[in-house]
Parts: sequence; structure tokens; C-alpha cells
Amino acid sequence: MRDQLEQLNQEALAEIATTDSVEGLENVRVAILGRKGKLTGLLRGLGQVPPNERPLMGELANRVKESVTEAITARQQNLKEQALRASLLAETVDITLPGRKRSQGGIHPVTRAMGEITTILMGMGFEPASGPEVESDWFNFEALNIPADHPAREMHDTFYLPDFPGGGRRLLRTHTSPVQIRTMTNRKPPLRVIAGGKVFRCDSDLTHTPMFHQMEGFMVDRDVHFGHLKGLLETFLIRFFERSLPVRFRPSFFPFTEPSAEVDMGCLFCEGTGCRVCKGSGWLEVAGCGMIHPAVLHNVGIDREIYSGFAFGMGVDRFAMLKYGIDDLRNMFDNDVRFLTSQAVAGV
Ligand code: 2NL
Repeated sequence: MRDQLEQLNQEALAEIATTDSVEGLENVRVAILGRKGKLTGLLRGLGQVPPNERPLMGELANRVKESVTEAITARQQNLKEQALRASLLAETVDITLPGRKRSQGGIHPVTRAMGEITTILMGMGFEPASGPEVESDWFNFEALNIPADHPAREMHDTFYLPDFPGGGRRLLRTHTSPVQIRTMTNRKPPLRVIAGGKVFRCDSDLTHTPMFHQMEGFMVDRDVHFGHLKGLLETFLIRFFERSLPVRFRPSFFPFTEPSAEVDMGCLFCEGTGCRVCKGSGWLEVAGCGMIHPAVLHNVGIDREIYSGFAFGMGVDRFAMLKYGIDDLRNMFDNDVRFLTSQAVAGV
């Protein structure tokens, strides 16, 4: 019996050493130590052993049991370590590989310019207003003192839509002024308001697109005069372009202002010596302005004996081109992702 136990121990240890799965080890354990296992089977023959040898055989059987259990535990541990090492090798991460960049959207330069203009003017007490892009003849032209025979009302400039149900022409606004008219009509002075957005004109060439962007501002209060307007626009231009600049006002004409002026600033690119951008003049035309015409004040129900006001308007697309160095207007509206990516600004 002693020999059989010794042999069982040897065979078991050999089998355990060559088993390479956790399930395999469990099968080995059951085959030897289980209720129908080999060790149990051997111990069943203990009755045939002479009584004086029985305690020794029992002890020996216990030692075999311990030895097999220990070997299985050690082998299990060993297999687990091997598996871990293998998975660590197989699942290595190359931390020197470049990361996958997430492409990020950005603000369109026109939107960015509009935001910067709004921020500066809000800092001077102006509040933003908005209004419809589809307008009536009254708000877009009539109230602004634009007579029926004015060139801006010709079919070739204005996009007309089917008339309003009750009659009256329906059109796409040709400037942001109707927003100002609506505000002046609905509210009481003192007022400082800006309005920006899309405007539409039936015109298309290298420097004109049928849709473009305007930003307008006006102020109405007691004793408002042209000096206020000049100071405001000079300060605004210096803040927007973030540098000192000469600014000049040239007499001009708009039906809705009197007197009216064009606003020029020193060319950003040649410092006044003349270049391609300013067409040799040293000046860039950047805005139009003037004192609000008494007929316009009358049309919106503001008493011209008590109040006066100024107004100004500028092309946002041109402002954006000048500030961000964009040389082709068509870039603004093509939505070419190469242009948009080149204009993207981190965090803006
Ligand atoms: C330009 C010129 C201008 C105005 C816009 C205005 C609005 C009202 C009354 C009087 Cl409600 N004026 N706006 C005045 C002068 C010039 O824009 O060159 N824009 C791009």
C-alpha cells in the first residue's frame, strides 16, 4: 500500500506539472482527491492492511493529499502569472504614437467680426436689436425718406417677393435700417441701439454678393450732435482694429441723414503711402454716417424739436476682411473647409 501511495503521489505531481489550464487542474484534483478519486479508492483498501500499519498508512495518505493540494495551488498561481504576463505583452500600448486629434469647429469670421463690433458698442452703452429679413416697403424705404424714384428701389437692386396679402410690397431688406426704424417707432428716446445681420441686394461680381452683412447703430437723445458721432466712430475704429489710426469724415449723401458723411480710416497696409488695397489713396472707406434726417424722425414719431440723433452703418464682411487679412470676398460665402480651417482661432 505504501508503494501504491508513493506511486500515486509521483504520478499526480507529474500530471499537475504538465497541466496548463485551471480547469485541467480541477479535473486532476477530482480524479485523485474526489469522492471517486484514486486516493479515496486506495484508502478503501485500508481494511486489508494489518492493524499496526494502519496509522502509518493513514498518515502517508494525508501527506499525499497535502502534497497534491499544495502542488495544484502552486501550479494554479503559476498559470495565473503566465496568463497575466501574456496579456500584458499582447495588450501593450505604444505611448509614443501621436494622439487622434478631434477636429474642432470655429466661429465664422463674419460672426466673429459682428461679435467684436457688438462688444465694443455695448461698452459704449448701445444695446443690440434685431428684426425680420423679409420686410415691407415702409420699413425698408418709405420711413427712411427714400423716395419712390430712388435708384435703391429699382428692381435691379431689390429682391421682391409676392405682395403682402392685404397689398403692399414684400421684399428682402436691402440694409439693416428697418430694424432701427422699428425700434425708434416702438420705443421712446433716449435710445442707443445697434442692429446687425444679413441684407440682400440683387448684385453679384468680384466685390459684391447678393447676401452680405451690415451693422448699424443710432443714438437719439436731447442735444446729440455731429461731434458725438465723430468721437464715437474714431474710438470704435481704434478699438476694433486694436491700433491708433487716422480717421476722416468726407461730406456725402444719404436720403435718411442730413448732413451725411463717408468715414475713411488710414490704410492698415501701407500707413498712408498708397498701396493696392487702398488703390493708392492711403485711405480706406469703412462706414457711412450722418445726423438722422428730420423727415425720418417725423416718420417714427420722434419730436425733432426736442430730440436729435445720429446714425452710422458699415459692411461687416469688409471689416472682417480687413481685420483678419482675407483678400477675396467670395471666401466668406463659399464655405470651403480649407478656408474655414485656416481662419479658425483657438477658443473663439
Ligand atoms: C453705409 C451707410 C448708413 C445709416 C446707415 C440710418 C438708419 C436710420 C436713420 C438714419 Cl433708421 N440712418 N442708418 C445712416 C447713415 C449711413 O450706412 O455705408 N452702410 C454700409
